[in-house]
Amino acid sequence: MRGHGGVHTLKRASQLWLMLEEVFIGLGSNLQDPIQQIQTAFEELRQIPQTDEMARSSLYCSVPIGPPNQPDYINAVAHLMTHLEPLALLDALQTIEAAHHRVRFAHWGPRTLDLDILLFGNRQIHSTRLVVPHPYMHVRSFVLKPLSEIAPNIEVPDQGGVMDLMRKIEIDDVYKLQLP
Ligand code: A4P
Ligand code: MG
Repeated sequence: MRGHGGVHTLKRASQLWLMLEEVFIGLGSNLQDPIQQIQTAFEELRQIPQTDEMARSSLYCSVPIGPPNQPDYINAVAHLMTHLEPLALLDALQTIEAAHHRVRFAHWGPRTLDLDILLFGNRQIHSTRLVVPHPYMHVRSFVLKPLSEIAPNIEVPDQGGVMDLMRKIEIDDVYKLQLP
């Protein structure tokens, strides 16, 4: 019997190992000290259970897409490895957003913190709560520029490589912040 528990633990460990997925998260903020919001959010992403941070991009300043007359955004991308399932990861991201007192004023409107799952391994997900790859990531310079900095060889399923995607869009509306 003693050995049985060991086998069980080993099986569970190997299942967890199999579920390890490479994930990219887009971070965005344009209210209430956006640089600080993003830096804090990076630290909070590190605290998500069963998840490790592999890399984080520089911070980028970008022209807002959506309703006019909103402040410029700070955007960045984080590269994580996670054992969580997609919806559990989304729950964790929404908890972090809530902690930043995020209030949804308007669709694509200003926000203290927006955390989007850009890529979840090679998975393609179309559920009520979650669409992955993020439906606009392949045409957004504020996503592709930071993503290309930390994962220049990454492929967006059905869209192509990040470097090729960048060549197809205007990218001069996004610039890397030179922080001390
Ligand atoms: N949801 C579905 N798919 C995902 C996903 N892949 N990751 C659902 C995260 N959430 C996902 O999100 C609404 C719902 O989307 C969530 O409850 C989740 O179940 P939201 O962030 O509350 O709503 P939203 O702002 O109305 O829309 P959305 O789709 O998040 O907007 P985007 O596409 O994120 O765009 N301009 C610049 N320069 N930089 C920006 O970062 N961001 C936006 C927001 C607009 N303009 C911007 C920027
Ligand atoms: Mg969002």
